[in-house]
Amino acid sequence: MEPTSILEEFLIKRSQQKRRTSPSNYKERYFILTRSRLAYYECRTGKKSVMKGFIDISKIKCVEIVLTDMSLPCSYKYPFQVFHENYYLYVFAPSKESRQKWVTALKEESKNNNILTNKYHPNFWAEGHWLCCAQLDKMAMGCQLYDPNRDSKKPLPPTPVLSKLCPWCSIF
Ligand code: 4IP
Ligand code: ZN
Repeated sequence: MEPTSILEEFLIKRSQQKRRTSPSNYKERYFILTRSRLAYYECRTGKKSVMKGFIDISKIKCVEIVLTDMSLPCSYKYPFQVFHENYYLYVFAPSKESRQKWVTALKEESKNNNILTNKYHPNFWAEGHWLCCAQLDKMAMGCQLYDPNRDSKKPLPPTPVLSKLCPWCSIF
């Protein structure tokens, strides 16, 4: 019997760039969240949908909206992130309400994981640095406290001093 789905929707994802040579691209995928995993499928009319990947809920370290002023190269403009193992999955929802539903449901399912991170990055990893804090290591410790119970509709606490670093020269 198929596990019951909690949420399903077409969303856009950025490639996770798991390898040094991975391209950075954006694809529309059909996402299905169940109690055990977040899976995404390629759906083409007249063809059987193919599962392209999944994330075990037990491996999630953080789920949060992405706050950015970066111009987004895809049609869905409401990003959120799923940090798992050593990877960041960026997903783009078509509306604030849709993003809110996904972030709330994913947080609910993962909130008791004992591998949750204490801190996360509120902005994107892009072109070799973190847009929030200018750190150059993708695996660098986050710059904002992560609260798995935080309601994403509420504003974030003030950003730390680190975010005032110049992204190019790392000087205040
Ligand atoms: C692929 O690009 C797709 O974007 C994959 O996404 C993505 O896998 C790959 O990233 C990336 O190389 P091409 O289709 O041009 O090969 P999808 O699986 O949704 O098709 P992720 O890991 O994001 O699922 P890498 O880093 O896994 O190679
Ligand atoms: Zn950061």
